[in-house]
Amino acid sequence: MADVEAVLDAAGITNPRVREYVQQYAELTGAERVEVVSAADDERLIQEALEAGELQPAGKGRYYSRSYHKDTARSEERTVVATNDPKDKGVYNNWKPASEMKPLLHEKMKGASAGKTMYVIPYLMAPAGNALAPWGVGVELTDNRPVVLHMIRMARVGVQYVNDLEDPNQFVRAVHVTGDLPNLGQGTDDDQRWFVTVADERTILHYGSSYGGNALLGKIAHGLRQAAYDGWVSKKFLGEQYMLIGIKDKETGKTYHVTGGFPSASGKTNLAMMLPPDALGDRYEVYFYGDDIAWLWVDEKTGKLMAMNPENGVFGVAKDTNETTNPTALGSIDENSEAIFTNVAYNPTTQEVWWEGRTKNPPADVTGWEDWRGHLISERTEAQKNDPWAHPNSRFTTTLSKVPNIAPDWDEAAGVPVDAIIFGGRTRDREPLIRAITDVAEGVYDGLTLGAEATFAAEGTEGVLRYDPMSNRPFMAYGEGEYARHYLDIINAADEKPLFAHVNWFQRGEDGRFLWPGYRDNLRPLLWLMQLKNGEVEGVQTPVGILPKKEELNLEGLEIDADDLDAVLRIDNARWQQEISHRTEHLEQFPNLPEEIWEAHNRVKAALEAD
Ligand code: GTP
Ligand code: SPV
Ligand code: MN
Repeated sequence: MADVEAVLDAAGITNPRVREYVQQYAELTGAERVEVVSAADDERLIQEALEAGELQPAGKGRYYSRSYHKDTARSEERTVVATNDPKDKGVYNNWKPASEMKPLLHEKMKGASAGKTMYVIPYLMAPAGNALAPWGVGVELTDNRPVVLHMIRMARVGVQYVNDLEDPNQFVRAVHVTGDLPNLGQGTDDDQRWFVTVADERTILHYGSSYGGNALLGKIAHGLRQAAYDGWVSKKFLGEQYMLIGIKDKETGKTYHVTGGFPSASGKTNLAMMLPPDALGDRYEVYFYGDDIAWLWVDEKTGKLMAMNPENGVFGVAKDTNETTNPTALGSIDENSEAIFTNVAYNPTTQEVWWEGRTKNPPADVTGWEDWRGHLISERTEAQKNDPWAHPNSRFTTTLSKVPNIAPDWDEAAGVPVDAIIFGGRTRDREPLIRAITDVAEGVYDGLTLGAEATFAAEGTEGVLRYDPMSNRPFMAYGEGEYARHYLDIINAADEKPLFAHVNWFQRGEDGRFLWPGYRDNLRPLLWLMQLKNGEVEGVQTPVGILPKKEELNLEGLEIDADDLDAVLRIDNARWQQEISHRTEHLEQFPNLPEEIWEAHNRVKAALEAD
């Protein structure tokens, strides 16, 4: 057993509550050693991970890792929000009593880190000094070194964040125990994994995975589930799966800030890293603030709706990232970026990495190349020939400071004022390129009825068409009716209301191809939205919002078939009326849904019927 007191002393952890917590879980998990880490330990831990074979070199200053092959995405089924109040049960939060889940998780964790090091990761999810920073403090305990390396990239990590807290108890206790991955029955009736946020005790207990949102507890479990719950209880903020960007018009000098949600693996990172289309590059610039999480609040002094990104890094989808779709992403994972690639294809001889869509075809000379599972491509059987080389949910991890279009003020305490909130997702039909919504209740209603295809970012959901309110379905922490109420209250408290919009980059033709080129060209509809906000364009009013007139969209340098363009700027009334009846059923699931939301629903329904 480790001498925890001595380790905490040496690391300078003075917060007595943190010390007790570390002691408690060191005992429970039976870890052999305890080590406190800060960002300055990265280089040493990287070396240790290389020596232990947990990482492999991927060229200069870049690394490659594989996760266990049954552990490659979030598991929604095994993820639970537990509290001591049954009234917190929602439709999507998979609520269970804290009194049941805590003992269960403690039982699973008991002795499960024997022989291992338990790393203590004090972190901050927020820019230092931000108004919401007190809700961003946490301490992750993990028995997994690659998880530490990811956390150092994704969060601000250091002892200073937990000492000298105004309330020494105001930190999230985030315990991660990996478990014996080959023997956890992933996906079977005997699944041993549990990913539990005990929200009203601000305690996160995750057992049975070392991947992404299951294991980097600052990110999804704290940054989204816990933050959503805290924001509601404190009545102070929203914690959302949103990107956050600045669009600068160099002619006027004005920067607009747009935040908003698309479900997992549906384009947030790509939008945040967007390089303007060449033809518009002289006039506009897009700044990255955040690509996965935004916390929104109303500034007490100015009355403005503000947003900030609590993260310190990017955990981005590799698939289809290339020079054309996302040159910025490639710039952020360049030589010496200290990026970590997970579950892409790897060539140990040349230290290269590759994923589907990196280049049109995989490397012609397959010598040495291994797929994401570590199997040699050269030894594939006929039946395996067409299997992807990289896992579809393979990812890159890099820090915000490495992102070429990072906003100059990304790390500042203030956050940025929000001009617009957008929702979107993978929707094959019905949803046009963009429709703007000026009424707050109709905007919130639109978010609550976001319907899209689920993706490979969660186990077993790819392609399923489902409602994903505000793109937060997998991160919902409390009842949806209360959530809608809280959302309305926050937005309505702002002096100036944001404009809302629904966007869709994923409409398809009958032959399955995307009708809109997407990626960099997604700036065009957003520029129109900002012009609408400024009263420079008027658009066409439809029952479901304002659509751009074709001539109002800046199409300079765009190559698109005229029929395709017409198709993405059109509303199919019959199809929408069909959708409305599904929405009625969807919303009826939620008790306590605010009357304003039903009124918005009924207004849209009536407008469609009258059209
Ligand atoms: P999470 O990190 O899982 O929350 O995902 P995300 O919403 O940040 O999604 P991301 O930007 O990583 O994109 C996911 C996938 O969608 C990638 O394979 C992208 O290449 C693809 N994608 C993103 N934007 C577009 C687009 O405008 N058009 C098309 N066709 N594909 C896109
Ligand atoms: C998502 O699934 O929405 C992600 C990746 O951002 S993970 O961290 O695995 O949740
Ligand atoms: Mn996400």
